[in-house]
Amino acid sequence: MSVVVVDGPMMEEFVDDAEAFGKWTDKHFDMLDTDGNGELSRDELQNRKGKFSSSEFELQSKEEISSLYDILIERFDIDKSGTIDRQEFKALTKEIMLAKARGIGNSPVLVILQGDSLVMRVVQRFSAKK
Ligand SMILES: [Ca+2]
Ligand SMILES: [Ca+2]
Repeated sequence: MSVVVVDGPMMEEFVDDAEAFGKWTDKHFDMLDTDGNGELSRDELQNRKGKFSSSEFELQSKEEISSLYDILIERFDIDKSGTIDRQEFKALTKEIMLAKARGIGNSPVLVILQGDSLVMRVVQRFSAKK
């Protein structure tokens, strides 16, 4: 675990990098797709081991989380299959990251990193450039 500083534009640049972002979402999609059928069911999404990032979901009750997933699936299940496929997952992750980036804006924030989060990738990418 480590503490790093990120800002909105850093996150936006990462999401805009189709290759880096695609790699990350592919890897996490495979991790979440525990039965390997190429689609994420509601259960697979909700029981995910890796989180999109930090701790905002942990602050919410189970009921809130449950309805959050209802909304997420309804909104991003483009073909109405009841599950999230790879492309839908990418769109979903992108939307969440951009929302976070907008929330952070131009003032850098401290983030506590745990495991292989997307924010971690953002930071590694930028420290590699220096
Ligand atoms: Ca599956
Ligand atoms: Ca679908």
